[in-house]
Amino acid sequence: MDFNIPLDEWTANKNLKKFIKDKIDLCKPKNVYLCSGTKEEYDELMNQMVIDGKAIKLNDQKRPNSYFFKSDPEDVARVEERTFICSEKEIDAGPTNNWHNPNEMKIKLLNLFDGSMQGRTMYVIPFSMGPIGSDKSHIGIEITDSAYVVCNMHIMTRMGKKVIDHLKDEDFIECMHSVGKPLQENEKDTLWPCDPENRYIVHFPEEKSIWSYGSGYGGNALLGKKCFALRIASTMAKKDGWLAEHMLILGITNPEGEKKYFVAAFPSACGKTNMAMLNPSLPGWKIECIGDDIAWMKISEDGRLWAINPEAGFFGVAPGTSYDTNYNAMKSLEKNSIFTNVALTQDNDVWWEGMTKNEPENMINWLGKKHSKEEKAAHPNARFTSPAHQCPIIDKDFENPKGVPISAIIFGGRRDDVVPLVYEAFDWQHGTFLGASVSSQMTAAAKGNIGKLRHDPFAMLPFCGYNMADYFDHWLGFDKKMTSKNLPKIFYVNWFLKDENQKGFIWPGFSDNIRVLKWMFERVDNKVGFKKTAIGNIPNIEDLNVDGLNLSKNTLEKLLEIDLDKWEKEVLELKNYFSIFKDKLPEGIIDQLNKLNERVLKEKSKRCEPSYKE
Ligand code: TSX
Ligand code: MN
Repeated sequence: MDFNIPLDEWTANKNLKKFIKDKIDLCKPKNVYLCSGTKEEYDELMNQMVIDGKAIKLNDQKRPNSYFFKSDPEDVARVEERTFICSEKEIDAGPTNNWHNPNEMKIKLLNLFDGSMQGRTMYVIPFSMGPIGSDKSHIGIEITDSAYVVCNMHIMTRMGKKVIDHLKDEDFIECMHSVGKPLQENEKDTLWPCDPENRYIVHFPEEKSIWSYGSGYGGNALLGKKCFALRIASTMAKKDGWLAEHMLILGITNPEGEKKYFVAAFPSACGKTNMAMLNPSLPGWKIECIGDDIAWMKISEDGRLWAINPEAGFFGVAPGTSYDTNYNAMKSLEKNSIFTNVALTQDNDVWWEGMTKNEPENMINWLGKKHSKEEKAAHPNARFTSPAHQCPIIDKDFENPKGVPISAIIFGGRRDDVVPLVYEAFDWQHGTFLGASVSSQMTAAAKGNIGKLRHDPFAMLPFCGYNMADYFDHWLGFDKKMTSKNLPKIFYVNWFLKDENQKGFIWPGFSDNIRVLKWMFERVDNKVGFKKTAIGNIPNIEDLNVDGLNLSKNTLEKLLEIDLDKWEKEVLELKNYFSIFKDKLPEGIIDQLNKLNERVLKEKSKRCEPSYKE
């Protein structure tokens, strides 16, 4: 077998050498490339993909060192229906995951991977999720036959020789990936090889391995992200008493220079990346970004919860991103970035819906055809891959192996009614219930279900590697590991309320969300008041800074309204949803649901009592 450097020179780790040799025997590649992680390696791989026609180098004046890829039109997003959790027992995958018998699945995968890399290079990528050497970091080895994956991993993770040097005899997570398109002798490669009919994204939580076949796209192929840092890590976290969460991490500094860190979990299409890089509208307030997608949190010796971002880059949805909606993301992707399924302008730059008010003329759309106004220029799930350190507001502790101490946890969803702008949980148990209750109205036009409610507990529905009911239990018990003074406060937000006629949004959102963050910040220090309601604590109207917003009193009341009739229905909706967990649903969740119901009914009865004043 032809190696770029001798295996023994690259690593002395016996397990790693065995892993590589076994996979060579299985996948039968043409040659093997052991990644160094250097810039030269990145440039060489990109150059070759440009020569092969798989990538286009963008205009170096406009977008230095950046590349455009278009995928196979069948391979444009994560495939949840092809994603499996192969725990030994079906009950350990739970009702929200696809389970498959691990032995049967292994046989199926071994068949698929047998010879799957014929005629191709097998790349070996050592990567660290989290700063190298942090006690919160974990190492993975991804074997892949896609150079696109290698280049994306260069941006999204700390990878290469430095990880090997650190690995020594440590354990690593085995990540197997193949696009599933072996090449026969003299067969010409396609521009985006994949096998859409046979996609499998498979997790073996007990042996902590990942096998991904048939897709080259994002979350299906960059295995450090959703597969490892969420699905496998969540099972590790449950076992070892920490949290692996689908959360952004931000730093917030008030005008007095006091700083706190918050994490936040939102379902898709709620603007998580925008929130992570918020450009605040209130003078003197500052937001800094630690991460936009994943938080790993552990309790330190000081008894506080500390978070790291296991990733090193952003893999963000491009459409809707503009200098207006997310200035800092736009700055992050000005150079050294990879763009997938965006549109190409006539001067070889990128464009997507929502980037500018007016469309540039003469674009090539994401399918490689001349763009016409009737169609989308970029695919709605088009992505940018950009280094986190290019974000103008990246936090100084982004690389800190200790992480940052967390003061508040925010949940949220997109609801045009019922859920107020912001409320605070009474305590940790109630806060856990809020996380379990996360739901969002759908915006995807695809299946004619616009506006339908989708429950997405903790925004982890597609990312929890074990039974979601056990996950609730893990959260419910987490407060016992910390002293109460160290427990983060928990909040729920909704930026998406609409007016009576369901026409416009009544909260300006974006930069003005700092006003809500300010209230939370001051709640953490108990420096501002609240009003107790049936569902939680809301701001007193005078405690929310709305200076210069031009909101009517009526609108402000609507933003903080708790409609008890609607909440009575909400309780039923939640009860109905939680029934999928059957007898696995923890007492703590049932208890919180009952208490919510009682509080709502009690408030209602107060309202109905005849008034004897006059
Ligand atoms: O990301 C969003 N955030 C969070 C920002 C920090 N979006 C975009 C969601 C899709 C990814 C929002 N959209 C937010 C928001 O707070 N709010 C809204 C709704 C909205 C849309 C447009 C306007 C106001 C609110 N602007 C005007 O009406 C001018
Ligand atoms: Mn995500």
